[in-house]
Amino acid sequence: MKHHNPCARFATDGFAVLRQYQTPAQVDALRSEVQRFIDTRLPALPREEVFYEDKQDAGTLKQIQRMHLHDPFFESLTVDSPLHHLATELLGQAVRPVNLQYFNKPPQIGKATPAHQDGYYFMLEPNEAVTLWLALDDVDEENGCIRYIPGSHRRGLRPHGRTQTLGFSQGLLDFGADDKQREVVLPARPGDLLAHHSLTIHRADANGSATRTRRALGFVYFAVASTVNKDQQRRHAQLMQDLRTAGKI
Ligand SMILES: O=C(O)CCC(=O)C(=O)O
Repeated sequence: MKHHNPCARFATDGFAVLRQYQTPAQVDALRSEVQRFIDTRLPALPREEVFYEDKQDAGTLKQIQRMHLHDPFFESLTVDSPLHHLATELLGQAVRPVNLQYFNKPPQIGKATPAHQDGYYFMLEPNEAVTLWLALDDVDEENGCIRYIPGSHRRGLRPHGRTQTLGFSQGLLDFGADDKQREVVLPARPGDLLAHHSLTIHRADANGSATRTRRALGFVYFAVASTVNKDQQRRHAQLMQDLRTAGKI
């Protein structure tokens, strides 16, 4: 089915694609702001907020959490902003900003994103949230573009279990060949925005390229009407403790 209206596609498929949501000049500015954040804010962040493929090597930075809480520029991008408004429109209800994540998959070592539903991490009741994923690089099959399973947001949460992937600790246990066959593969240019519902199954391959970075920003908004289950908070605290014990963060 062809959808020209992102809200209609979001409702039917559980995701939407907004090509060139940001102009090349805006993307340049965002990349500079991310670099400024890395240079000036990163050293002071709690270690739970910053993940590296190899903690000893600053060049392997792979994720930053909650950037909007640590910097006024990223706060204004996330809160009471056009993106906040877009999230409200897509979900069809009032939303609150919860996270702004930076994702990179460094060339050669950037790992795959296991198939998952964000809602398993969020544990919201009801599970109503949206993630806006904004490409800062060309992201294609070689360096690990996003793949969605259309309509999966209408079939509830599937079982997840711990993975060994730092930053994506939970993956679908029963992701199979059928799922793979139904995937929609979504290469993105810098400035393209992908949006998905918290129950939409998605994954990405590793960065198999020799030299290309694979940077993106992920903005997470929860429905104001949804509440976080207490088990989720306990599970998150346990995960952080395990990562510290294992020396990964
Ligand atoms: O960038 C990625 O590979 C994963 C992003 C993702 O899973 C998300 O934003 O929910």
